[in-house]
Amino acid sequence: LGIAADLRRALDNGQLEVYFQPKVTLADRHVLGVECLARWVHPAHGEVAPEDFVAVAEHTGQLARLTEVVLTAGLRRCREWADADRPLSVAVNLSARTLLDSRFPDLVEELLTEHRVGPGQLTFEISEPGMLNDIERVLPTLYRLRDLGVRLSVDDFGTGASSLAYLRQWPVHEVKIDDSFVQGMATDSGDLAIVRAVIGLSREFGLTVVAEGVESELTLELLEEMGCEIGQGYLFSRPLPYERLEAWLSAQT
Ligand code: G
Ligand code: G
Ligand code: MN
Ligand code: NA
Repeated sequence: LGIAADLRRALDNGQLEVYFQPKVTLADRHVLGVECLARWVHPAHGEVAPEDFVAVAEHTGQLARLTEVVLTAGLRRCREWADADRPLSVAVNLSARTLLDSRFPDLVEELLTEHRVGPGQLTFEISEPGMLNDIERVLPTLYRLRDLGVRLSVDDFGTGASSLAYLRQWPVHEVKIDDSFVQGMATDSGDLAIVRAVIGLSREFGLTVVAEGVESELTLELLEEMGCEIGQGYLFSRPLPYERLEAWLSAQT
């Protein structure tokens, strides 16, 4: 398959880009960190959706390499921000499949040491549906990552149809409410009820709650009223390439 070879070339030649989207406190828009999001512009086909090239990577034995490229880019920037006296944490998305690799935590430990980044500055986001599929097999890796001191986040929460009780059993620190509910909450009472329930339960269990897909001031106000402290979304900033994120950060203060 041509696309698999193209992806391999892109990974080898540094053509896979990493964009960064700020995670901010809703009360005062203080930037706590960034989510790292992979971007690939194919020389002939143009921009390829991350879901698509992540799937290609998964099916052609390149997932570990893709994850390492994104993680390395994130840790490198994390180190630079710390050196510039403007510490920001970084979040990297993981496919559930990466958690089936029992050596992955060793790689994480090595890269943290190499880049002199404290484990608490790194969060891994794992989507809820992926987590549910294979929870028994991914749990050992999750425990090892947690023991390293890395933060773990359940991404796209609410889309996996898991019982809310799972939140108590999983070794995670953070819950990200899926953007579909956040985008709907200003106009749809069902979405609003789901968002309220997830915020309440997360707080009850001592988990950080992040609302993703915050696009309007009204949504921001509703979230704040319900006790959600952190958000991410176009209202604050789209995912940006490094230079544009730097400009955006400078304009914040
Ligand atoms: O950035 P965007 O909204 O297009 O992301 C689409 C999806 O791709 C999201 O679910 C995001 O978690 C996923 N994604 C982006 N970058 C990575 C990555 O480096 N690894 C994995 N596994 N998923 C990613
Ligand atoms: O699944 P995950 O949460 O990792 O996906 C992040 C994706 O959400 C990225 O592709 C990013 O581009 C997208 N995104 C981030 N903020 C917003 C937003 O405010 N509105 C919409 N529609 N998408 C967003
Ligand atoms: Mn994510
Ligand atoms: Na999502």
